[in-house]
Amino acid sequence: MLVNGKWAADWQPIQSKDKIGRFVRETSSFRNWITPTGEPGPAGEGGFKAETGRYHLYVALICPWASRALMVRKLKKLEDVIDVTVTEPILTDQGWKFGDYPGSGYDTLLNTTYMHEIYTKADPVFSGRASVPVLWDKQLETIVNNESADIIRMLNSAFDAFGDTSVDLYPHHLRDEIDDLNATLYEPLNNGVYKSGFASTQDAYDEAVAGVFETLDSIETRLSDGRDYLLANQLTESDIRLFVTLIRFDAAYHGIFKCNLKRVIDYDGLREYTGRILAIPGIDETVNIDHIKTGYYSVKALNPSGIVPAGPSHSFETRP
Ligand SMILES: N[C@@H](CCC(=O)N[C@@H](CS)C(=O)NCC(=O)O)C(=O)O
Repeated sequence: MLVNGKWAADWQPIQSKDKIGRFVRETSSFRNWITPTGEPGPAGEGGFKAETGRYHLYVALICPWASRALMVRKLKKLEDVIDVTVTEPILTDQGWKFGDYPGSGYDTLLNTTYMHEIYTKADPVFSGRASVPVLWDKQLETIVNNESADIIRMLNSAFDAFGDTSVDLYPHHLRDEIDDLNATLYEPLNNGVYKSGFASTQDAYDEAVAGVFETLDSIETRLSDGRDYLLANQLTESDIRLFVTLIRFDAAYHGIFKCNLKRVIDYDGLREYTGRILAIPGIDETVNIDHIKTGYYSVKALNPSGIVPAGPSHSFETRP
């Protein structure tokens, strides 16, 4: 991580832990919002007007948080409005790196080698983790926002002058339900798989893995009435947030994070649901199982040999 703008040599992929060994995620630091007019959004400074070609998204395809931003960019048809650079999947001792690993790229915009250099371009004395996703403003030469929960909301609503207005993943009449659902998914499941994988005591692991499977079981029950998406037949932000965890589950979390009571493909409803979202045009392009496996299995603290297992590939039924 960066400490006062300098890369700290004792960098650890495991973030903080609490007294009983629970994984504790760092909060994001750049929280400005792009808005249609450049007015300030719910947090941070104003001055970030939605414009085509002005913003750049940095992602890692292993990362569920970055992938949700990529999914919304696809669904809102913003590919020509916001360009993207993908890091290599292997977490180096200097964090995310750009390069020529298949499916990755060089940072031709800012000519950096490591993600942390982008953070110090935005703030020369930045302290914190150099995480993805990062939404970069080419005009003000700074990071707009590095919190995917914010990024997906602004991609959904700020760029309607350029993107597909028929897609609204956070419609007014469903906002409370979406917020509630997001909260029930985030701690025990989206973050719960990390809490399971990075637990440093048996108690912390037992607690986390129980939360993961209670949540998967309850979603399976919810889907058992034949609905297509979490909120009946409308795809929403909550589906995006759930999908990024489900699509990584069998390939990575089941093994390296020890979330192994069941696989997603062992649940009929969840398997079909995951396949249904994967079949939405454009979504498959945001999923790279090689990056996911190579990335998670490169976390040395969890897998010192770095060996990537042979299976599985994703084998969800894809039907609309
Ligand atoms: N709150 C952030 C979390 C992002 C995050 O944790 N990204 C991970 C990859 S999945 C990362 O970049 N980790 C690098 C590090 O922690 O040093 C978000 O949702 O945008």
